[in-house]
Amino acid sequence: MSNKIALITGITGQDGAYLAELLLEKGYEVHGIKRRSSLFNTDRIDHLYKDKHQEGVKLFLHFGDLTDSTNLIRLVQEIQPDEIYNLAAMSHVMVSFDTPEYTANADGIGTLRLLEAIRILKMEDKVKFYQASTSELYGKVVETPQSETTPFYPRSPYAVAKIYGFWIVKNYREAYNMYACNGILFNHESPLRGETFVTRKITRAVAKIKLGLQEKLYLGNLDAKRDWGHAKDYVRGMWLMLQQEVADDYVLASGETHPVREFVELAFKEVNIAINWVGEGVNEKGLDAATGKVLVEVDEAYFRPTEVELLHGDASKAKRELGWEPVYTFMELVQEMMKADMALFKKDKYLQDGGHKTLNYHE
Ligand code: NDP
Ligand code: GDR
Repeated sequence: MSNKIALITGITGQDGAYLAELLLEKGYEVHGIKRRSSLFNTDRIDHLYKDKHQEGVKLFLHFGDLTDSTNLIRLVQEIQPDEIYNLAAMSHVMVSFDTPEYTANADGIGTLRLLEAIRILKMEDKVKFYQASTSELYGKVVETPQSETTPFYPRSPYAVAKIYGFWIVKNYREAYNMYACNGILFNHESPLRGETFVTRKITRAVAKIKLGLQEKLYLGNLDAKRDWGHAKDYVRGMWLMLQQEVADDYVLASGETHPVREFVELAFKEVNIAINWVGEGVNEKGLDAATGKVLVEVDEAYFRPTEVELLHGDASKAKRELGWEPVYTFMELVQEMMKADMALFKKDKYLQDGGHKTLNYHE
């Protein structure tokens, strides 16, 4: 068992939750930064959390924000981490077009703030740093499959902010000899995925449609192709990157690419609904093959000003140097997400049928 101390920014997010679980299993003392929110925002990690008055507490949460330098410096000083995983970010590509300045501040300068905290505290030789870089850096297709040597061409304020993060990590590694890595991670999903990312939006909607809680699913670009993996596999890769002799940057990807349309079909298939596609572009519709009812429609509101059409990763370097292999298949990912959302909305339906307010009161 390890006796290391880790600090995770973004611990309340999808990856933060899986990574915290993994590190606790390995014996780490885990500290996480959470933002103050008007509602509880620790749902994903509540099962890991013990009250500080209990015995053997290994998970500690601290209020903080990547836009607040003094807070970050103080936390790094108090916690004295061996490893920092910088997962916090405004992570929604479409939302970054609405909040570009905030996204640059949190995702770009936020990364710099953490690196500077390490430098100001003279902890360069003690701390290993992981940066959540992204396949969005590739953006417009220059070549496929995309690897560590593929040139970047970002296509959103999110990707532009993350490109700053990528290069500042590399620069601090070279300038100050810090152990700092970029994980260039392709899309990874799970039942814990945020509700507005396309995979979770689909599995939630399909479950609700099956249970009679929703009529239709509205989506944007059905042709976009993504290299989807399971978040559990990807957080293991993050940890591996910080266990090497020398810091480097690595792509993590499944090596397969699938269009959004296929994800929709497979999700419906899990609840025994076959989809027939009719029409094209904005007029394309997905019909229940058995009844002819329209279940999927395109809504232009979900089209992005600039789109990333195709992501297809090559993780050979991570496989070769880290011994990383994804365990989950694409089909298993869809099945696990559908199973979880069916269970979730069965509870909702039960409440609704009993005349109660549903769990998803905010929708
Ligand atoms: P999520 O959106 O699920 O989680 C993001 C986390 O960051 C949340 O804990 C959120 O807090 C926190 N956060 C947001 N803004 C701030 C801020 N200003 N200060 C402190 N915390 C903040 O993302 P994922 O878990 O999916 O992704 C983790 C990281 O990996 C992100 O940096 C993302 O950009 C990157 N990434 C993700 C990929 C994926 O496919 N999932 C692929 C490649 C990269 P709160 O809960 O309060 O909102
Ligand atoms: P992405 O994920 O932008 O790849 O970023 P998202 O699931 O949002 O979109 C994937 C693709 O699906 C298309 N799409 C839709 N997307 C959403 N969200 N909603 C829709 O209704 C819809 N219809 C079609 C999108 O246009 C896009 O092409 C994710 C995030 O986790 C980033 O933080 C991370 O860096 C990258 O993955 C790798």
